Amino acid sequence: MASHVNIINKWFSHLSPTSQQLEERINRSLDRQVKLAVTGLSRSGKTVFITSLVHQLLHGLEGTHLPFFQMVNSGRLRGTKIMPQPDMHIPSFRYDRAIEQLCGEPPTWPAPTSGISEIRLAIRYLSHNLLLKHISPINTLYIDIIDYPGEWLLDLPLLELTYEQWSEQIAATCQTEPRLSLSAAWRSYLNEIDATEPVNEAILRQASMLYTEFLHQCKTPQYGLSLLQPGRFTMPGDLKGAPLLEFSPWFKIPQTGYAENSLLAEMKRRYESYKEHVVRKFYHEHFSSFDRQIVLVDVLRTFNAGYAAFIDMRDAINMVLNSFQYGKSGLLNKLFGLKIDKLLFAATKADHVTPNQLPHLERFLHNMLATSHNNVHFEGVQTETLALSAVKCTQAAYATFQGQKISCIKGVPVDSDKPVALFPGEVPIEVPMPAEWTEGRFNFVDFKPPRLANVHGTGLPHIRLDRALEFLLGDKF
Ligand SMILES: Nc1nc2c(ncn2[C@@H]2O[C@H](COP(=O)(O)OP(=O)(O)O)[C@@H](O)[C@H]2O)c(=O)[nH]1
Ligand SMILES: [Mg+2]
Repeated sequence: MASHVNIINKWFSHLSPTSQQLEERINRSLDRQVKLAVTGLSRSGKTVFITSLVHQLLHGLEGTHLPFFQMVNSGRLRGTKIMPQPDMHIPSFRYDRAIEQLCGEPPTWPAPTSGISEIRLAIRYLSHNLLLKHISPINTLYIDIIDYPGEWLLDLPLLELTYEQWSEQIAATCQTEPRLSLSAAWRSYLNEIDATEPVNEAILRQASMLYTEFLHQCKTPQYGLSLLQPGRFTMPGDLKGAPLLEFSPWFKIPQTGYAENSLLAEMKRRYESYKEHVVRKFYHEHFSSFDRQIVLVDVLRTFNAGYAAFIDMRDAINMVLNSFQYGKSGLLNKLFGLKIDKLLFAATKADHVTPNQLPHLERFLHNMLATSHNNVHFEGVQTETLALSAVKCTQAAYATFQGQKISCIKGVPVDSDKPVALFPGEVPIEVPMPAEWTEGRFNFVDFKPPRLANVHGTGLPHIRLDRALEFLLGDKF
């Protein structure tokens, strides 16, 4: 076996580009490659998470900043390097840009990103597997980290819905607030149109534009809704402006009696084409190759937005979780043959709460997933929930209020230049009743990144990122 591995290694150094795929396969079969997918709705913290993760690993030799990540903590790490990514057709994750912004003077959050991107790390480590240790004491694990919008995951259920069924579902969600009011302009436009008339591009475009605007409104922090379909309407990636994204659900679709050249028939064709060329393609090209998955959830922002936003987030997350249903019954598995065997749900920005509230945040996320969680576990995917902060922007502090010492956090709010100490509120463990979501009950503030210019010797300050790493990758070393 020793010579076997050496021969393969020597052979790698002479590889022609076309042999790269073969190398990929050999790496995989030797368990030296892992695809880690990072997702979450926009602004949930994917870019910051990946940037911090890469930084922690690049600086893994220098500090004690990852106590719960065994491979690093036990001193087995020999070095980490960013390597050319294997998938040439996927845009690169711009770690260089993001870290420059975060560690700039003054530090700023990385610019928002959209679409999919990828970065490859090569991690050299000392094996603790007795057999491998003998063969080749220093091993390399290639980690491909893929960042993709969580919005795209919400499209999976469309594969099982006809245009009529999907339209009906959307219509039902527009019967209650806030969607009822937010969809008013789009609905009243549809009311004026006879969709059985021959197709008219201008009408089609206007209907889809109004529908897309409605989705964007739902997404604003004020409403904070998550369950918005189709996912590409708000996160188009490279499909911006494509006719494939120009359709809209319709109300009161007649069962029969509309012609092939009618507006309705065209809407239906585009919907089907979206399913085929966007949804299926994404799962087929990318999703089916993922080994590990982390889903980032900005629970605190949803608290700020209120009860409706919370319910919507819960439904969206459970929808995502359902797509991971493994086993015979899982839709994804049936269609694409999934490999994901570890799935982590993480509540991000845990530095927005006081340290004593961290277990509450974790518990809350766990409870929200409880039902589906058990199913997934049952079907063979190891699932975990965690609260983390990829870049810790606050410090724990204490203040005295009416003679009592209370726990606070101290940081610089995004819209200020001065640090403040504040008590952001308690995180409930169970979902509060609708009447308990009183105006202003939750007010979790966004913070500026801390000054990081001098962190070169160690990883960025974080909360529990090492636990996430241990769960997602620990067994690979
Ligand atoms: N305090 C704090 N804020 C964060 C953290 N991660 C992300 N953020 C905030 O969330 C915003 C969105 O993060 P980003 O990674 O760009 O989200 P993405 O759209 O999912 O890639 C950032 O600009 C920050 O304001 C974190 O660990 N702590
Ligand atoms: Mg991003």
